[in-house]
Order: sequence, then C-alpha cells, then structure tokens
Amino acid sequence: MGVVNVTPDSFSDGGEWLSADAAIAHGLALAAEGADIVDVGGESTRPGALRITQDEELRRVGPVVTALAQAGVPVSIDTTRARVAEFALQAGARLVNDVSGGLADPAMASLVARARVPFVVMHWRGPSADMADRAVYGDVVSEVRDELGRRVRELTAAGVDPAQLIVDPGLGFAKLAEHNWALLARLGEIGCLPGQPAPLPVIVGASRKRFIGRLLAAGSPAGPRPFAECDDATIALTALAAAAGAWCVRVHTVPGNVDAVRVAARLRQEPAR
Ligand code: PMM
Repeated sequence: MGVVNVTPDSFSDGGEWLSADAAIAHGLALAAEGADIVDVGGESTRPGALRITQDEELRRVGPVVTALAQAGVPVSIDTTRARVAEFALQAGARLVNDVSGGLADPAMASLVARARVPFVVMHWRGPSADMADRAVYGDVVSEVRDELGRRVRELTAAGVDPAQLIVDPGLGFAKLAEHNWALLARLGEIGCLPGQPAPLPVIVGASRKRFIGRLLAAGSPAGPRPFAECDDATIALTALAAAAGAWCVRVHTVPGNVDAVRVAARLRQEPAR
C-alpha cells in the first residue's frame, strides 16, 4: 500500500503532495512502481495534530480519489469520518482505512456494513492531540489484541462482515518506541484475536515512523535521522513483517518494499522445519 498524504503537516511527507495535481501524479507513480493499493488521506495523524474540518478534508481528498479511481488505481481512503469515506467509495475507492477503527465516528460501522468493502481496523486509544498520554501498557501485545478483539466484535455486531476486516497494531498511535518494537517482534500474534475463530489479515504501518529514526540515530547528537533517510530501514521491516505473515505494509516509497515483499513471499513457500 503506497501512501499519498494530501496534507501540509503529516510528519513524514507533509506538504509534498498538497496540491491535487501533485497528489494524483504521486498516486499514479506509486501504482506504476507496483503498489497494489494507493492510500489517500487528507488529515494528519501525527502526534499532537489538531483536527481539520470535514469540508477541508473532502476538499483535499475528493479530486485525488476521483482521479486515481478513474485511472483504474485501487484506492483506499484513509479517514476517520463516515461522510468522507462515503464520498470516496462513491468516487470509486475500494477500501476504507480508519486509524480509529470506527471509534471516532459512530456512523462509520453502518456505512462499512452497507458498502460491503474491506475495512482496516487500527488499534486506537484516542485522538492524536493527546494520544501520547495513553501510551501506558502492561503487556502491549495482549492489550492491543484484546482491544482489537473488542472492536471487531462491536463492528460485527453492527453488521460488518468479519471477512471484510483487516487489523493493524497502530504503530506510533498511543505507543512509545518500546511498544512499537514489541508489537513488531510478535506480529504473528496480532491477527489472532480473542473470540475470533480464524486469524484476521494484518496491515503494518511502520514506514518512516519516528521510532525508526530514533533507533538509527542512537548516540548521535544530531537527534533522530530525518524521515526520508529511514527508507532502507523501512524496507528491512517490510521484509520481516511480510516474513511474519503480514497481509499488507503501508509505505511511502514502493520499489524496495515490493522487492522485500516478493523475497519474503518466496521464502514463505518453503516448508517450515
Ligand atoms: N499511520 C499513519 C496514517 N495512517 N493507517 C494505518 N492503517 N496504519 C498506520 O500505521 C497509519 C495509517 C500515519 O503515518 P503517515 O503520517 O506517515 O501517513
């Protein structure tokens, strides 16, 4: 999944694709490089980010989703608002990626149930403005699984087909670096949710996140590595996530990540001992 952030302030690529023309060209390029899905978002979720209005979100993503879908690109809409998701689906988007897993907007569950489209349920403990305060866990992996399991049961009770659900550990969302690493180390457990008869597909969004820059800068007085210099480490994480069975990785650059996924897929064809 290649990312197109139509925002001035996303932490990793804010401002790069803010005009519709630049965002559309970028989405087409990601698809041409091998992204199976292009994820279009208009609202930054970086730590501390304040909300924008629904009208502003629609103004940013509307023309981009419409043009990419018309060009035949499989588009996912990255939004927590049912109205924005509904607009995008009518314009041809095929998947809804909601970082709140339907918690931010009570209308999201019924929209997704009606639309019968795949729905990404990310682990979320509250809005970006103050999510850092909620990064408190005993065992982060079991708590994330329990909270995702509860969300899946609630969505299913609201009429969403469980076969349409994809779960995401929500790296960086109410998580400290140590929580992100623990979740990545035990990624194989994330899709196995309490109360679910079979594992759910898992999507991982590690690309360019700050915990990678912090690791790579260890000991450097210059502080975390800049985002764009974290792409090789992102590719390493993609290989490991794919080898651990992830269904999808959400990334800002495509070619190296596609190669990493193909290598991991080939390795997974070999019998385990
Ligand atoms: N991260 C961001 C935005 N959307 N969606 C999913 N499913 N998972 C994520 O981890 C995720 C997301 C924030 O990252 P960005 O600002 O680089 O897009």
